[in-house]
Formats: sequence, C-alpha cells, structure tokens
Amino acid sequence: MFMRIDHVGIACHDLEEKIAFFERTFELTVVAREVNTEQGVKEAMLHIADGEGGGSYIQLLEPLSPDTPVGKFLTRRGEGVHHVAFGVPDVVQALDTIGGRGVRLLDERPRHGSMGSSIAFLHPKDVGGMLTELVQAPERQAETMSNARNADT
Ligand code: MC0
Repeated sequence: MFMRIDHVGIACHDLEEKIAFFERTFELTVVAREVNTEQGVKEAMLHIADGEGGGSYIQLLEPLSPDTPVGKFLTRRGEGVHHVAFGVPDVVQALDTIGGRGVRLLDERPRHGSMGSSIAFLHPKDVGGMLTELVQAPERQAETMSNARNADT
C-alpha cells in the first residue's frame, strides 16, 4: 500500500528561520512553497530524494493562526514532528481499504496538498499516536484517471 515516505511534516513557529537552518545545516533545497488556507498553514518542501511514484521531502509548517491544527499542536507540544506522510498509488482506494480496517479517517475524501498532490489524514489515536497522511502525487492522479477512463470504455 505504501510506496515510500513522501514527507515528514515539522511544525515550527518561524518558517523562514527554520528553512535557513535546514538549508545551512543539511544542505537541503526548498523546491516548493505554498499557503494552504484550507489546512491553515504556510509551508515549504525541502527535497531529499526521488522514489517510486514521487519524491521524498521534509515539510516545514508554520500555522496561519493558533486555532489551526498546527497552531494547536505548537501550543500543546511545541515545535517538532507533526505528521508522517506516506505515498500511495491511489488515495481514494487507500482510504477505502484503511477505513474498512477500523482506522478513523479525518478526511473521507481527498483534499488539496503540497505540489498538486491529493491528501487525506488518519486519526493519530488509531495509528499508535502518529498523525498519518496519505499522499497521491500528481503524476499518479493522471494515471488513475486514465485507468478509470479505460475501465469505462
Ligand atoms: C493532536 N494529537 C496528535 C496530533 N495532533 N497526536 C499526534 N500528532 C499530532 N499531530 C492528539 C492530541 O494530543 C490528543 O491526544 C488527540 O490527538 C485528539 O486531539 P484533539 O483534542 O482532537 O486535537 P485537535 O482538535 O488539535 O485535532 C487533532 C487532529 C487535527 C489530528 C484531529 O489536528 C486534524 O484533523 N489534523 C489533520 C489536518 C492537519 O493536521 N493539517 C495540517 C497539516 P490526547 O491524548 O490529549 O487525547 S496540512 C499538510 O500537511 C498539507 C499542507 C500537506 O501535507 O500537503
């Protein structure tokens, strides 16, 4: 089901300061920046490597306000690992399978994620305390749409 670790999301108070640290210390490069109002974050993706079905990244997350998921996390726990995201070939299918195995889905349907991806979250309490994200990379979305079209014909 999981093809790779797509990214590790890290909550921080100051995105620019944290980007500078990761660039300077680990020689990583920012490949995308986005403000995602639906998720309440300003974020940056730093490229690590390329893998099956997409790349893997460190994702730095600064909350847009204290009453967002990342804002609440920072208040409660301080800076640190907020979630782990796994690349899947088909996020709708993965949600269906995982939900059927009793894990609570925070998203019944995929939402818009970094760099054009489709994402969905699983409840941390059902995954050993780890907020888990499923990610379908954009190239995979084109593939599943084309498979669905072929199945229709
Ligand atoms: C909360 N909990 C966590 C957690 N956040 N555990 C592990 N990792 C986290 N990040 C724990 C709390 O400590 C609490 O445990 C329990 O979960 C229930 O929390 P809650 O009181 O319901 O807390 P809320 O209201 O903050 O909700 C938590 C929840 C929420 C995970 C349901 O944050 C959520 O729906 N997250 C999914 C969306 C998201 O995180 N978006 C931001 C990243 P106790 O033991 O105290 O009961 S967006 C993103 O990453 C996008 C841009 C992308 O990747 O492309």
